[in-house]
Amino acid sequence: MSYYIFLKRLTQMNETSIKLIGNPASPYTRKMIAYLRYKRIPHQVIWGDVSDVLKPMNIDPPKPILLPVFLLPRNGKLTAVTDSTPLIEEFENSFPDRSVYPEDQSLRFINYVLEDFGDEWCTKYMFHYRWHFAEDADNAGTLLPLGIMNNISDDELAFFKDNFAKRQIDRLWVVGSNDETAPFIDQSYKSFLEILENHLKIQPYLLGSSPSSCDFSVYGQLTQLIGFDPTPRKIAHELAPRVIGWVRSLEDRSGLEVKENKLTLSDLPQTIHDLFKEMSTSYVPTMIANKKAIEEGSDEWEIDLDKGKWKQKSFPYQAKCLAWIKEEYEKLDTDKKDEVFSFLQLNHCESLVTSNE
Ligand SMILES: N[C@@H](CCC(=O)N[C@@H](CS)C(=O)NCC(=O)O)C(=O)O
Repeated sequence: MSYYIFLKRLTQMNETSIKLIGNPASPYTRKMIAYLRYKRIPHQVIWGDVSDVLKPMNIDPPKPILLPVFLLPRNGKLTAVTDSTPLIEEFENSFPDRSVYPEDQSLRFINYVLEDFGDEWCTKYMFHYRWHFAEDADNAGTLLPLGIMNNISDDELAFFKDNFAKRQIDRLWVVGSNDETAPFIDQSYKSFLEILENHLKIQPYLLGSSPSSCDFSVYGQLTQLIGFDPTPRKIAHELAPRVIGWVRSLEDRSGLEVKENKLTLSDLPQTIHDLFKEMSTSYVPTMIANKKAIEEGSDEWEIDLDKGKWKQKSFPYQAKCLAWIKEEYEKLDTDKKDEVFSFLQLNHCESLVTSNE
């Protein structure tokens, strides 16, 4: 669908631009706002509770309700939809200018994996630091409701704070954050920051001279880690000043004039190899163990990682993510498949595409 048809469909529903509902403390909301700004796609952000916003509009909430929620035309009706990665793909098809997908096919696959790593692994840093330590949980409990509405009474704030914080703390084990995994998550976050800091010394974005969708996914999580939650913010200020500068500026890159990005897989700097090596000790084995648990029908799973034990609840969505990675790989031409496989193998990540065999 072209830009023209997309906007025409919105106009037919009396909408002049894309609406999304979110919270400033939601990493995926921040991912999508920064993406829309970079793309110069007209949009309106609604900070609010999804059900409260949708009710007067007579629009059914999506199931499950995840942030952000977009209001987009579906079968002639304005419909509430979620899930940032496929939505970016839909927008890229309609708004091809300032593409966030690398031109080189192999690199496009690497971008796909890195976008998923940002969404599915870096979010563990975010959720862990937000609710594991008392200082962070107290900060988030207060600021989350205030991000939607600042003029609530102190009593209402205390009510939301207790309820929301309790609910999220109870869910920590869902993402694998507990006393046993806390040191592992902490070490992984620090090593991720160090690698990104080194990378940003030599390139402005993860895959070259302009942002790719993976930049926005990593950025989304980092908006919280360096800008909202006290513990990871302290760590980032000690270890990674460039990462902080990068996150602040990626918030609005609408003014960046994009030069042609002719990077190919073989041009990738050592730092991206280092990042994949780090992923091979965390993101890759956990995604695979999760998928296996789902296939076996287990509710939870446990594995030994190089630097400690990992235990979490089985998460069907992440099994789907791994299947999508494999699908993206299968779409590649044979020579590109070989090139990508060698890259993954060199960095001990080949099981991402062989785990189904
Ligand atoms: N895969 C989704 C994930 C979105 C997501 O998990 N959003 C979080 C907030 S940042 C959420 O709504 N979680 C549900 C909850 O906390 O109840 C995406 O990429 O948009």
